[in-house]
Amino acid sequence: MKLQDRVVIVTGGARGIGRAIARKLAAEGASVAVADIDGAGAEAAAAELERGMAIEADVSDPGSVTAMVKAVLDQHGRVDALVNDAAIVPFIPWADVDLEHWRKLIDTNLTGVYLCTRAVWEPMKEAGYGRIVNIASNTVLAGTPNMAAYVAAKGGVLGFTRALATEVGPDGITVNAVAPGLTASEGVLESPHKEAFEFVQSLQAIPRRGEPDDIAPTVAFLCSEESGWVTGQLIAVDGGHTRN
Ligand code: NAD
Ligand code: 4PL
Repeated sequence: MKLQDRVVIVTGGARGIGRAIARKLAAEGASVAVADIDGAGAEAAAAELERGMAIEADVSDPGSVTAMVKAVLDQHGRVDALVNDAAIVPFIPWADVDLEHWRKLIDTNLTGVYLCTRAVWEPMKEAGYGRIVNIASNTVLAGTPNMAAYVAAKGGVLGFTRALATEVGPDGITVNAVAPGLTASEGVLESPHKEAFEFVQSLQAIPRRGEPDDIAPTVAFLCSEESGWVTGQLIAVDGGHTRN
């Protein structure tokens, strides 16, 4: 069990890829704090875990993020890893991308990553150990349509990952990004993105639908001690759709 006695926060852990990540990390021995804007969903996800804890939190709200990290520190005394999974996954043609949508996407999907990372950085620095895993997307490599603000935010997450890795490496903290391809999460299955599975499969080296459980093991590795010589990387987990 590569995460025995480790304390991990998974934002967006109430459903989809985040929920699969929370399950996998718990199975590897971690105490997992499931943080989500959907408080009831976070409760349900945490309840199925051994050593699970639910936190209702909005990653785009600084006060909410501070309270989230405080709750984990009060309970466990440390945070070993943070998985920044929470995001809005829109389907919106460019013609409809107005300033309100743009700001909302950047606030949640990019500023949310900044806020959560900023809030765990100090305790990690003091401990001389930390793992930050940002869930990006292979849309930054593929140029996927109908989500321009989303792809811009994920591009920001990639740049942030690389830059921060350089600054916090001396403190024992690694920062990496995982780029899933189209994955059958609840969010995707209830959106027009689900119509793209057949086409995307035709581009993959492994011709089947990506599932949330396909993403979680790579995240678990990056949350573990074993990945201590890996930082500043973007790892595509997409059945070979993109090859960066
Ligand atoms: P999903 O919609 O199924 O789940 C997202 C979760 O994030 C939900 O539980 C939601 O309540 C939560 N969330 C949204 N806004 C939040 C906020 N402000 N604060 C806290 N929680 C919030 O989505 P998913 O498909 O599982 O996506 C998870 C991650 O994977 C996202 O970062 C997404 O961009 C990324 N991703 C998904 C795919 C895909 O095809 N599903 C592909 C590449 C990357
Ligand atoms: C290839 O991140 O990576 C659709 C929706 N298609 O959210 C994504 C691909 C979507 C993706 C994504």
